[in-house]
Amino acid sequence: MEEVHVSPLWPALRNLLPLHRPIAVTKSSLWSFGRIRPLVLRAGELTPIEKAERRVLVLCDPGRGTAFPQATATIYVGFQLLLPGEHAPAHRHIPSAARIIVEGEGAYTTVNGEKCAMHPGDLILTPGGMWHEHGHEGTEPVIWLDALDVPILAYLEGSYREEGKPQIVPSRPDGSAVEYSQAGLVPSRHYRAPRPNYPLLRYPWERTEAGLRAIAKHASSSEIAELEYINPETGDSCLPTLGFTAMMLLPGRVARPPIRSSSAVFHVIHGSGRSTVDGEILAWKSGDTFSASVFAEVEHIASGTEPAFLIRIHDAPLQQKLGFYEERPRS
Ligand code: 1HN
Repeated sequence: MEEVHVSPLWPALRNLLPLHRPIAVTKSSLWSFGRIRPLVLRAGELTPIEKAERRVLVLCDPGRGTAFPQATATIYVGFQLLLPGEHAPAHRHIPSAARIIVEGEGAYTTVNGEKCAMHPGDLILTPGGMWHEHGHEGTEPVIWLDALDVPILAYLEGSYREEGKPQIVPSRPDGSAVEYSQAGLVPSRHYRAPRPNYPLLRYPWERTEAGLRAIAKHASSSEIAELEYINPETGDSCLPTLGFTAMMLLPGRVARPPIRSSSAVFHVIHGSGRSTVDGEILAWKSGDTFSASVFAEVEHIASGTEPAFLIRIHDAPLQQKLGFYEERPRS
């Protein structure tokens, strides 16, 4: 069999098709920002941006080990550092990215000619195929969390990049302050160019938090205040494979979402609390990041007296496109 490159199916069949639910390789994990931040800043001292191109520490799934740059089967996340005056050169690639700003002011990312200011909590998209580069006009280090679908594209042997020249940037604010400054209103298309595939690239945190506070005020005790980041022209997920939501957790109120077939990475924007992921208790605060594998039983609660705000990154859009996303009620 070896010589002719064949193998028997039957020893592998049960592993390929486990009963009732998948066997996850991913092990849920908590990455403490307090412990990772000094390492990211040290990387800034040791590694010039010209050499690194992107100065990132990747959050690695303990179920796979640090040789694998991924947090779950489908989700890559990493903390990226840009120092004042630095420039990370323009490139574009097949995988899609989104950045969530963790700390610092003055950095920006230019995506397809649109200059997007980075403020803590903002979510900024870099859909696959769009040119992007990062710059920093401020005075303090800026750290953000990158989320990409690169594990999927690498698995599909679909991932590659192109390098480019610095982009030409017209003097105008990004689309969140121009065409998409008001929720529920989009530009009239009667006399205009066809709608862009990714009309809105920057989702300012202050609007997200205001939206969450408004729905939390009127939510019943069993509802979770959670908003989805969507394409304002189509209502679809903001990226093709990865979905993003923002959640507001109230102190003393347990949030128990359904069991989902998607995997997830949660990033704490501000506040503190605890989550239980398949029986394991994870205590988190501002800047921390944690993961949940497919079909995990998850619950969250804020601690202290203030609400907590999390962004959930998940792969349900990919699973929905492939036709196998499911949710199961909690027992
Ligand atoms: C990438 O292009 C960036 O542009 C960051 O900042 C992280 C990880 C894997 C592949 C491409 C960036 C990345 C990446």
